[in-house]
Amino acid sequence: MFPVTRVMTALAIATQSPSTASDTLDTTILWTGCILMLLGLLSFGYLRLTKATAASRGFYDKTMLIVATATCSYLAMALGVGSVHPQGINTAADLAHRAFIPRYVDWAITTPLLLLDIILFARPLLNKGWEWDAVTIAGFDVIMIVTGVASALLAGTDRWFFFWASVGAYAVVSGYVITLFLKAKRIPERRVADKLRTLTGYLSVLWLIYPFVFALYFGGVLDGTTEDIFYMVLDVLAKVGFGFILLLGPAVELVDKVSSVAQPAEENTQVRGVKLA
Ligand code: RET
Repeated sequence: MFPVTRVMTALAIATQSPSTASDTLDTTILWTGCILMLLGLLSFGYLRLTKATAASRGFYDKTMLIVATATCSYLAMALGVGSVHPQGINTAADLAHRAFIPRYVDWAITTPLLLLDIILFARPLLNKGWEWDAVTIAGFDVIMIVTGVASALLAGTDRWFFFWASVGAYAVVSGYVITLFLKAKRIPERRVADKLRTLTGYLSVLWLIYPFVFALYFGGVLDGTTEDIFYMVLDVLAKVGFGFILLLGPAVELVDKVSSVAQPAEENTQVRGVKLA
């Protein structure tokens, strides 16, 4: 359709139905997300002031950064910023078929930070060179979100190529987190070991639901309001819920004192063909 005609159609649709019941409900869901993230931010700020030590304060700061980012993203979505209609707006039904850009910007910033929280908490388990593991896992995580954006912005069958690319990157990230879950019991300090198992188990289950919500929404099974509810509840659990699990109790203050249990067998101390002194 000629662009001007398309814009006119969009305007006509928008003025015919300025505010439907589901618009109002969508906006309420997004405002609820914004308020819950803000309450998370205030709670973590309070915990930081009352509990953090010099060694543990990085966990509090990162967790606060995560919910601060989400507060801004939900505020932007509630105010209608960055809502994109990948199929264009030709009919009233197309209005509901949209992707929120702030959601993906938020995920691109916060999911690597959530993984970093876990990786730093798992330090006693990690071998030399763990910093590169962290960079690699964060990199795959960013690929997962960026290919997710491409998938959301494409229409038709092209969308599903990027969907599967995103699922591939997700499999790498998730595989790493599950490895930490399986190794956690090696940590001698039980409170740290238990907390790491809870965090990695919780994250693995929650993150698995996201691609299903995405596929069901873009596959036409879920409507926009149901998608918004799912993402809002998941985001609050994955950020605020995760933050409380991480920061409540003594584990985050203890992790720094636990001696390393990295397995010598897993450390590559030999340099091929070079005799070390
Ligand atoms: C997308 C696109 C489709 C394929 C996959 C996805 C994975 C998304 C995930 C998001 C996690 C978000 C979190 C947010 C916290 O607030 C991008 C939906 C695999 C795992 C934890």
